[in-house]
Order: sequence, then structure tokens, then C-alpha cells
Amino acid sequence: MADVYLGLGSNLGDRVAHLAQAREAIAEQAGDILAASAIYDTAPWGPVLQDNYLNQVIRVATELAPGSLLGLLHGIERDAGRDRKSEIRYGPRTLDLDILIYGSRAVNEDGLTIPHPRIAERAFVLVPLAEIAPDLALHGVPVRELLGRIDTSGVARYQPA
Ligand code: A4P
Ligand code: MG
Repeated sequence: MADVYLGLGSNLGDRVAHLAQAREAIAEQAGDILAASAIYDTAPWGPVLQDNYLNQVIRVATELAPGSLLGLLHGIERDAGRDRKSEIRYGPRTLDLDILIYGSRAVNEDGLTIPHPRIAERAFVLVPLAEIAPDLALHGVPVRELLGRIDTSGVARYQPA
């Protein structure tokens, strides 16, 4: 059984529903959700001008191997209407599911890198991750310490209207 952290994101369509459907499908098909951060409203990171995202991080206990888990997550993204062929890198999407951390495993394969290589520079990942796992170490550095190194001003708890 592996202790896995997943990043959830959406900035197209019914963002709250996309995250809820993802959590439901993950709990059904990957394993129990042991912890879930709040949902955060986050300014878009990266080079593409686009709407704000909702982001969340969850901790899941799974028997699935990393590659199988990634395949499952891609299927859940497709079910949310995501079409990878017609999108741009770092651009808008109905649902994005990233494997952030998989136990203590490092994976460096074509199409799968774990820990996810851009965690330390992304407030939209570190703020929710620090909420549920502040002492978790990423390459030897606790998440709460990584969080202290970046600008978190674009990340706020989501308040439904
Ligand atoms: N892939 C490799 N490693 C992983 C992993 N650990 N987890 C591969 C998941 N996928 C992984 O995914 C493209 C391919 O990456 C996958 O098919 C898989 O084989 P992707 O999500 O389209 O893009 P990416 O290259 O993984 O980029 P990355 O860093 O995940 O960025 P995104 O997801 O493209 O960025 N701003 C805010 N505030 N919040 C966001 O959620 N998201 C994006 C999209 C841009 N700006 C954002 C947000
Ligand atoms: Mg991604």
C-alpha cells in the first residue's frame, strides 16, 4: 500500500463539480482518501493568460503502481471532458490530475516523473500540500520550508458565492 499525494486542478466549466467528480472517482478506483485540503482559488501560474484555477491536494492510500495510477487519472480527466490533443501546454483545462508524491519512490520514466518536478515553484500546490502534510519532505526539505520560499499571494481559500 502506498501513501500518495495528488494535485487536482480545474479552470474550465463547473470547477467545483470537476474536483468533486475527481475525488469520487479516485476514491472508487484508486483507494481511500485519507486527507483532503481545502479548495483554493489560485491565480494562473505559467506563461498562458487564462482564468483562475481551483486547486486541491489529497492524500490517497492505493495499491496501484505509479504507471497504473497515471493511466487511471488520465481516464478520469477524459471523463471530465478533457481532450489533450486540442490543448496547449500549461493552458486551460477542465481537470488536471498530477501525481505529486508516491510514498518514498522516485520515478523517472518517459511520461512519468515523481516527485512531480514543479512542486517547489508552485504556490497552488504547496499551499494545499502544506495544509495536510507540512512535515512531508520533498528531496529532503519539509514542505512548510519550501512554502516559506515562494510568493503565495495569488492563492486564497475558495469562498463559494
Ligand atoms: N507526467 C509526467 N509526470 C507526471 C506526474 N507526476 N503526474 C506526464 C502526472 N502527469 C505526469 O501532463 C502531460 C503529461 O505529463 C502527462 O500525460 C503525463 O504523462 P499535463 O498535465 O498536460 O502537463 P505537464 O507537462 O505535466 O505539466 P504540468 O507541470 O503538470 O503543468 P500543467 O498541468 O500542464 O499545468 N495555474 C494554477 N494556479 N493552477 C493550476 O492547476 N495548471 C496548469 C497546467 C497551468 N497553470 C496553473 C495550473
Ligand atoms: Mg499536469
